[in-house]
Amino acid sequence: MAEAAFSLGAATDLLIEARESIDSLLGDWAEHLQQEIGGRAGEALAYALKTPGKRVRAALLLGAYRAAGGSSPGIVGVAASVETVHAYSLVHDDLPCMDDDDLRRGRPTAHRVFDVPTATKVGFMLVPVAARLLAVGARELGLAAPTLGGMAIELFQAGGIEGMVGGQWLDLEAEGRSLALSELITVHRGKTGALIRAACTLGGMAAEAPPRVLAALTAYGADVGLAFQIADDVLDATGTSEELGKPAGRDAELSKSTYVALLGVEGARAEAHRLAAAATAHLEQGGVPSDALGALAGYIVNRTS
Ligand code: GRG
Repeated sequence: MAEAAFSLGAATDLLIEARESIDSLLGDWAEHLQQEIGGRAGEALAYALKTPGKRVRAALLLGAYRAAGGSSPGIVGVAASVETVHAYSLVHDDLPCMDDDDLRRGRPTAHRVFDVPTATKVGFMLVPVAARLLAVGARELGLAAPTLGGMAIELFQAGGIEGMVGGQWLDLEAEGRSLALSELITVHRGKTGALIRAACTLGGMAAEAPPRVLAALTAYGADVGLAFQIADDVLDATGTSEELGKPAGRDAELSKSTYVALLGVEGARAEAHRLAAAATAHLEQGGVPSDALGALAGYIVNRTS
């Protein structure tokens, strides 16, 4: 398989920065919200908000923001809002009515630590938290109301029936059925790709990038978002639960259609690498600096967790 020679250095730097800044901001919000809400629901919300992820969506947003010329540290609030939508989706994805998983990010899932009604409530409560983080972040960046409005539409449309919710819905309906590749692409672009694409677009919007740059970032995000889910399919089939921090082999157990089921492990890997290269080419064609984002695309398809 031909693999592009990615330098992972710039990706590692961005991922470390994203992890540190997001963990710190969400940790503060978790403590504050726990006091505001109180009781078991407050405790459970803080648990969900503080479980540490790789922060790939935040790293992509920071990378896109800087590639579009942004330089304010205030961008971390916007990145945290995307990570919060993602956190809600993980809490709900793990529920018995969806994937029914016991382990997430190396820890017991929210409904196992608390209970199903509390975890269900927590997932819903995280959505307005994400909206608040977006608004506070945009204010810190000094963005005008119409820009914030556009960013809210971008984030919540990507998280809704046109994107993440719609993709997850199709995915659940397709359990036990073998999808054609075109149907699987629709599922993957929705359930996983839409939020990743939005993270890249939001970075550009926060930097008030011109339409040509925004279009390149969005095209990059769309390809890298699909590549991310294909890599996830490969890891589910080849990784261990310890490496992944979540149960491995669940796709086969749940009879899910995946790239691995359709193309085999090597075929799926090759497609993920093709998409990562195509994503980076969109930036180059749009005249957008591609060092850090190109490295992140490489990380996304070479990662082991
Ligand atoms: C009501 C139908 C309906 C849906 C609600 C639950 C839900 C919305 C959507 C599920 C979306 C989802 C969980 C997609 C999978 C995305 C994915 C590959 C997650 C893993 O991402 P990583 O590896 O995780 O970035 P970390 O833990 O590192 O953040």
